[in-house]
Amino acid sequence: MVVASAALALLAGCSAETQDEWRNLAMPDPATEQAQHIFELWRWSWVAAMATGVIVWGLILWVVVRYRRRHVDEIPVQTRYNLPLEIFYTVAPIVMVVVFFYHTINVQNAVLDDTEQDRTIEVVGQQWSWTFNHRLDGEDGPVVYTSGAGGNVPTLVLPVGETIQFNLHSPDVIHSFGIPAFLMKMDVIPGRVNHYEVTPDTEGTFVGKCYELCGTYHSRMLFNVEVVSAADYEQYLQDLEADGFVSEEPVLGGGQAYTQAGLDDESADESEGGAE
Ligand SMILES: [Cu+2]
Repeated sequence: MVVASAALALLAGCSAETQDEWRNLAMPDPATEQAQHIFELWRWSWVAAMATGVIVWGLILWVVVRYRRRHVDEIPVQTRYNLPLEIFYTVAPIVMVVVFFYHTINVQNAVLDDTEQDRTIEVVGQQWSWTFNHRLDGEDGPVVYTSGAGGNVPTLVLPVGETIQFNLHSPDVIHSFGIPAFLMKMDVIPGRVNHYEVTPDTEGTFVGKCYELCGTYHSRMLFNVEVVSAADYEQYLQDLEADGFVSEEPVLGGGQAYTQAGLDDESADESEGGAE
């Protein structure tokens, strides 16, 4: 109760957004079907941890009160071994780990399910921005693309209600492609193509970022995400095509130079001997 009222007092001074996060136990509202699975795992893990905590705290309190010293010259019973108790505290954690493991595997299988997709987007993480290639015809065929660089933060437009597969490419170092509201990220590794799927179920604007320290301007490797209606998405693809951002092959980074200022900064850093 003390904790609950302290938390409430704290919440009174917080924004609605922060309150949402508290209600979700520090998770953003899940914005994809896959994220729901992760969110459920997160929530029930907290329930299990809290139940365990309450039992343990209760037992500690009970022992402290029940077996407190009542007289100055009293010596408590000196218990050394208790086989049933030792078996219990070995078996109970094993059972808990098995249950957590079982649910984690189930959620992992649900989140990494790649059997059906409506769309494919070739995502390129390059030092230090992103290129998004939207496939026009299924898994192969021409793409329209948008690319960020320097202070130009790219936007990833997605259609609501459709299952989109992200194929992740890197021309240089390891990055990690993630969107907090989707409760998902995955490493982008040169020389291999990782992939995952999302089915956004909420229209809106979100943010995404690189989750793997990838060099000087890692912190600027941001992107916006806009989940729009299917019609708006079609329009977006047509606009990109009309503007000439169309290619027979996905644009896989490399040659996507950082701004000149950025490159100058980098060479300056190197000439200073490199603190890292
Ligand atoms: Cu990166």
